[in-house]
Amino acid sequence: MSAELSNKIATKQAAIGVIGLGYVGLPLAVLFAKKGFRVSGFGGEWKKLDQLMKGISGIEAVSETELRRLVQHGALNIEHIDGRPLESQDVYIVCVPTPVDEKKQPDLTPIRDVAGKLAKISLAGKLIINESTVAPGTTREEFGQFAGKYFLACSPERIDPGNTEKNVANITKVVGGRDLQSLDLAKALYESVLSSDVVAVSSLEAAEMTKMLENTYRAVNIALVNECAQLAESIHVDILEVIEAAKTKWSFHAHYPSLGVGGHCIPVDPWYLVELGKKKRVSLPLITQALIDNESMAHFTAKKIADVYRAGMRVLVYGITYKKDVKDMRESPVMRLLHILQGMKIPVTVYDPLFTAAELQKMNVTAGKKEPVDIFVVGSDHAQLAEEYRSFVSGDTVVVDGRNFFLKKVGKKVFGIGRNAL
Ligand code: SAJ
Repeated sequence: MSAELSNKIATKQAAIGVIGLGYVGLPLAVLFAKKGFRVSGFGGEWKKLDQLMKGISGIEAVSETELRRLVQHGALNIEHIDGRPLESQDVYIVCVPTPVDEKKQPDLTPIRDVAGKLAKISLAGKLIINESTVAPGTTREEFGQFAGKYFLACSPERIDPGNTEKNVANITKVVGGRDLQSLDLAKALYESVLSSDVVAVSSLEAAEMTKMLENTYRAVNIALVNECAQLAESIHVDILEVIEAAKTKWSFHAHYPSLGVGGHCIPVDPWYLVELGKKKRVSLPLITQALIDNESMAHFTAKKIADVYRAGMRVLVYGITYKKDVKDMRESPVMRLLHILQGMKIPVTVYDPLFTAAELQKMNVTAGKKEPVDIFVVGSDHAQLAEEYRSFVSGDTVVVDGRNFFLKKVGKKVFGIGRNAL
């Protein structure tokens, strides 16, 4: 049975179903279609599907011209997950979100919704690959119990939103299988479209754990430098100088302090490990504390603002996204900062070059004007900041630089994170 599917993959006759058409699934669906496979992209929201059918991608990494061409030529069919076409795929690649709730508990609803749909169709001889980020054991648990002989693999997504160098076609892929046939099929599939290496690991759980380790490593190392930044301030040492010096050590991998850690991965994935640790009665205090530390940086930054704020002062936050040059609000630490300032009764306005005033309004933030203010806060260090700051910063403006963007003094004073005032 695997020979038949293997042959279909080798000849690009395999029908590829990509489930979930966000920043992971849509670029992947487009890649397979561009490489000559017949692809069906499945989503659950008609409004979004309509836009995709019209070639409106909403994802920076996917050009609308290309999407429109592939859809019009029938190389990429946009389908509703409840439609009949779901039954006629040979491969299912699951790319749905795996968030945490407000109590930091994993929310597997999107995964379970997909599992419920797949349970209703015949999977004999087909391959399911889970790309969604989950705790080790989840792929087997949620996609391993269906009837019939089918193949099951896991290959965690590694998309870095906004990164133009590393994209869906050239990021090294780690793949694990429920058995050797599943692994071989998944590996062959990715090798047929990727220009990067495809690295096989020994199990589904090893693949899931690889993703967890790489993202938790990042969260913990950012927390380390956030803690050291706070100490550096107390001993009047500049953390950026220290990081640059530490980088001369071959085994030091630089991370940088900031007003906080956002995005769909770094502040979220490690909570899946923490939850698994609880289930397995393995305590993971370092990971838990690191996540708490990173969240506390918004408070650390808010205090800097409160220290200089006097009633009546005009405060503007520049940049509201979770990282620079990406129009993405998921888990944005700037939103956390705004909520804290609201609690401190410090009124602020916001300016972000990636958003219109109306879009900001929809996020319940007051759009700021391009004029000098008393306190200028760097929330996201978008490239435009290098020029645009001049509209907001006069000789009397105090800057609270949540991204350590300014390396030289501007305005009256610059307070960074882990730095001496400039
Ligand atoms: N951040 C810091 N200090 C740092 C690095 C990042 O405060 O030294 C903050 C960023 O401002 C952002 C958050 O952490 O708010 C996450 O930053 P990120 O560069 O990790 O951005 P992401 O979330 O887009 O991370 C993605 C992730 N990709 C996947 O999970 C598939 C992550 O695994 C990658 O490590 C990262 O891209 C990357 O390598 O660039």
